[in-house]
Amino acid sequence: MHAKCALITGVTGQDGAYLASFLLERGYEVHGLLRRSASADVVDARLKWLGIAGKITLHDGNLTDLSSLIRVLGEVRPAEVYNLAAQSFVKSSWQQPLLTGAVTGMGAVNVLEAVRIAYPEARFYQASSSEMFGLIQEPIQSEKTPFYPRSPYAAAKLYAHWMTVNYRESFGLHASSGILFNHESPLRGIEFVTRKITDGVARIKLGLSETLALGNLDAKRDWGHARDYVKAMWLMLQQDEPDDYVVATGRTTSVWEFCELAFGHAGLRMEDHVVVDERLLRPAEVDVLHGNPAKAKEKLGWAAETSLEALAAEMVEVDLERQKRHEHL
Ligand code: NAP
Ligand code: F7E
Repeated sequence: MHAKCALITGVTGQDGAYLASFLLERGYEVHGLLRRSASADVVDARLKWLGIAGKITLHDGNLTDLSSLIRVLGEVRPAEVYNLAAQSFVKSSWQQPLLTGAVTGMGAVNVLEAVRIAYPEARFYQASSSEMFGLIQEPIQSEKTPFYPRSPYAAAKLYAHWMTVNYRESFGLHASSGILFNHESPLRGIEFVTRKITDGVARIKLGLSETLALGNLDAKRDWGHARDYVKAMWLMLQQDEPDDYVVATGRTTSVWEFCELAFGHAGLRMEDHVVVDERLLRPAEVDVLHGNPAKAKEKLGWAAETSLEALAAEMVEVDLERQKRHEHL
């Protein structure tokens, strides 16, 4: 084992790409799990965008295939394992509840099992989610707030979360869980609301379209920047004792207000372009999320560094450049 060697599942996703970049900057040898795709030329688009595609060793595997995970864990013997892979789009989880359960829930347990069987010395990070708070039981959510999942995605994450706690308590694994609130970036998938908005703003600004259809504009989220949040993941695995942490900005903002920021940055008025399409509403909504990151601040020394205004501006600027160059991500 290399002293600084990490394995990231979900390395081709938003967080995986930023985490890989963060670890490479700190001298890590970075390995990633790559699921087979017929579109092999585009799977590492985010890694290419960050200029790190050639610096990561990719291993063929899938979260639903325990044998592949045991093989990779045994070959790499990483000091740190970050389990970021998931079916992560909440709305799709109603269309694919079983797949979401198999990947987002059971898949995490497959990774825990692979660590336990093949290399229990590894420290393990689980990507838990503020979606687990769902129908919120307290106005501001902390590690002590009871969970109330509102989607197949959230229920799957809750199972994975408690299994992480269970493997820590049952087998003594150094297993930590980050309860991360929404975090965004220019590398966010286009189906998520912030990126859909900034991509829409860019198209409208350049005259490529006139309207942007959205669902529930009143939903409120505690949005931060993914680049800041991957640092919190790493800090959790540097602690002597494993634990669970809420990672959030402590500020909550509506979809409507995010639209105002993004459209305003481009010199546009959202009222002139946004239309509500009821087909984009969800069977059950999480109306508001608002995190309390006090424990992460006190124990990890972590705090969000990017304001929502700066995040929206960065995303709009990048999407304008992408549209001008006919690039897609
Ligand atoms: P993302 O962009 O959707 O990335 C998901 C990653 O999982 C991709 O690399 C994807 O691979 C991989 N994956 C999906 N199914 C897989 C399978 N069966 N086997 C192996 N890999 C598979 O998600 P993200 O925003 O980076 O989020 C990272 C993690 O944090 C996820 O677990 C998410 O649920 C959780 N989370 C995210 C947020 C947030 O606001 N972003 C907040 C809390 C928790 P492909 O590239 O091949 O699709
Ligand atoms: O929706 C509303 C929508 O899809 C945010 C994932 O990373 O964060 C993410 O889950 C809100 C919801 O993210 C549209 O109804 C309105 O209330 O961007 P989203 P999410 O569901 O909060 C958590 C923490 C995760 O763990 C997940 O993996 O925006 N909304 N209009 C819309 N949402 C979308 N996607 N598209 C719309 O047109």
